[in-house]
Amino acid sequence: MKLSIVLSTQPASFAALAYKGRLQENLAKIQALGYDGVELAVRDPDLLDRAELDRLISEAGLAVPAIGTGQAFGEEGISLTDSRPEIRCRAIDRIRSQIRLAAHWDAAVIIGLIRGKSEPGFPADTKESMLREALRECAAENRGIRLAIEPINRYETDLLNTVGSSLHFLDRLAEENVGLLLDTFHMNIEESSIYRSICQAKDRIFHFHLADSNRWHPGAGHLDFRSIVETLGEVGYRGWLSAEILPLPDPDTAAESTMQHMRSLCR
Ligand code: LER
Ligand code: MN
Repeated sequence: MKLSIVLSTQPASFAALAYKGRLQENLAKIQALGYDGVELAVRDPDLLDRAELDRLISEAGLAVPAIGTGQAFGEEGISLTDSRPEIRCRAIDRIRSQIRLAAHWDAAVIIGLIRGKSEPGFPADTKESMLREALRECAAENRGIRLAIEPINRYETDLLNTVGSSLHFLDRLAEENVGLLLDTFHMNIEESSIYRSICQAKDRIFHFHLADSNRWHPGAGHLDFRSIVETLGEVGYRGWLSAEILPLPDPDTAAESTMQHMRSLCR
């Protein structure tokens, strides 16, 4: 399994980002620490200087395993399940644009908070139908690009909190290029057993986020990453482990400590 870490391409209010902006400097640090790749958190691909970004990533010799999309919801409030059809269309267009960006690196596109949350008069099952409809349109944009739905804990959204409900959602969606992103921070809150949930999701796992129980770097909380990596190996996961962690006690220490804790487990 290869290791990556999230870098936001622009300033963002989302806290669990070790690195934000200052692309050249941060990509060089990520490469120097021994990461194989960088996961990009992108609010809107239209705001990027793509040629420059591509040049910097190539110079750093890094792969791009996934693109995070949640800032469209966090910063602009647009979601795939908004009760207003015009906002849903904007969110679908945004994901299509992210898919075109992702195609450049064969990256997965993350469906995290951009799915939205319930609103008065729009209960969870109505929202799930809206989400299925939206994801069908997104999945058709490029069948070769994987969309990864992330079960997210109840304090951030009330749509698809657990691996079980997300697998049920995927079964009803039945799109080959839509699977799951599992995040140890969310699983620690929502799952009765992280290991059983990994086994349940098995070949539907498209991407994986690492953070300890307190969302600090692995090793700073009480999760057992050795057993987590072993379980992923047992279910045949050969994808990426990507650190989505608080920049604490400071970004560089968080990134370096992740590498120290995980490197020996991933050999
Ligand atoms: C994103 O990957 C995540 O984990 C959420 O908490 C916010 O989108
Ligand atoms: Mn995550």
